Amino acid sequence: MKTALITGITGQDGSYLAELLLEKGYMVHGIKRRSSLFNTDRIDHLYQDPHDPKQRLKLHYGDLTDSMNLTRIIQEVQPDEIYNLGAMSHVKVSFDSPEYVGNVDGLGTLRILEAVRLLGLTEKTKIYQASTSELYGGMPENKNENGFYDENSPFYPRSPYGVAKIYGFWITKNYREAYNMYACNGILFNHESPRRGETFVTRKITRAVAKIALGLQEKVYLGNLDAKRDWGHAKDYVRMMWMILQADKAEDWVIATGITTTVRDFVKMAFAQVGISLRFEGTGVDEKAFVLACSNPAYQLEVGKEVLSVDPSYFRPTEVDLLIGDPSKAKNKLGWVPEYDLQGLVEDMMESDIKLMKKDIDLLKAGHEVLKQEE
Ligand code: NDP
Ligand code: GDR
Repeated sequence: MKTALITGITGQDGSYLAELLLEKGYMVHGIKRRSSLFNTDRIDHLYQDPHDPKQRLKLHYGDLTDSMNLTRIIQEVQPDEIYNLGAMSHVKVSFDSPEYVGNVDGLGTLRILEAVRLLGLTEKTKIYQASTSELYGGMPENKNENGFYDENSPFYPRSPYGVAKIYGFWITKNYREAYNMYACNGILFNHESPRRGETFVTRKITRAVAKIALGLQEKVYLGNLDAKRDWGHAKDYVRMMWMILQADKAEDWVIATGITTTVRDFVKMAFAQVGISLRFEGTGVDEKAFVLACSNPAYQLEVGKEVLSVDPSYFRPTEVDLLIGDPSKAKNKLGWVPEYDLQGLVEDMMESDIKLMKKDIDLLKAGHEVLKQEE
């Protein structure tokens, strides 16, 4: 039985990856942070009784800022594969806590690599580093001749998050070259799902659309509607993380869909999913959206109702305007075929959030205070 260790197992990707590895028969260890409230919602359905001798999922308390803790866990677990997914992953928040982000997202990667090296596990343990399209920074001049970012495109990060992740990228590559370690970067473009954190733009939109349609919220405030992202489904992307560590040779890989869409169009698609079409008016900070038509009798939205406004407090000090990736290498060499397109992703997220909000309505009716504050 192969053994894997996942940092960030409580996050979006960690939860899907844990599911996938359990399905494949792995013994899965995960690192979770101690918090004053339960933080394992995304993996509670995978819980296994620690007293069961057949247990194949085990959680360890830890933190990427704590070298001794990481070294002890890696020594105990002796993993065949480490997936380093743990990170402070919100780009906007990284401007508020840049030093912490450098410590977790940058140095945290070094701590994992160095622990593997010091423990003499370089021959045994393969390492996946969660690198990101934020490394490219959306600089138009750095796209390849076909208009995409690929494995050879230069980097120009535009946030403390991107800068910390660039350290993670290069230290992974350096340890591969210096110590002949099997350590790979997956340069993943944005990937979303019903389990996406509520303050990332896609999930913020699908939650808000569900609430607006069901009469639980008046409108949504968003930042830059012109930003373009290459959005895929997290389930497809975690499959790729595993495939990257099964390749003959340790390399770096771009994972993307090759299609880019504005935030505004994502909003339109999410509303369309519940039968609501929108009319946009104004530009920049004055842009708003109103209901143009509502074809679904289940939702009683008035034509002309204002459902979206731009709020400049969501703008970033430096923005990544456009991302689009070329996944040809992964498709050709590893045979990766994604199952979801953007429409499928929006459907999946909307269906899930409508269900979630209906459950909240039932709980509200039963007297529970369940509506969470939206950011
Ligand atoms: P999430 O924000 O959903 O999950 C991040 C995980 O990291 C959580 O489990 C979180 O724990 C954990 N974490 C945060 N800080 C620490 C710390 N100091 N020590 C240990 N663990 C910590 O991110 P995703 O699942 O979306 O992303 C996974 C990885 O992939 C991240 O590294 C992200 O930067 C990267 N990435 C993501 C992309 C995407 O589009 N989703 C694209 C490219 C890269 P807790 O639950 O306690 O907060
Ligand atoms: P991103 O994701 O920064 O690409 O990082 P996010 O969903 O936060 O933003 C995408 C784009 O939408 C614009 N935007 C808003 N964003 C948020 N969060 N909230 C808003 O209200 C809003 N309005 C407009 C943003 O300005 C941006 O242009 C994600 C993270 O998962 C990273 O960890 C990962 O590395 C990259 O994707 C690839």
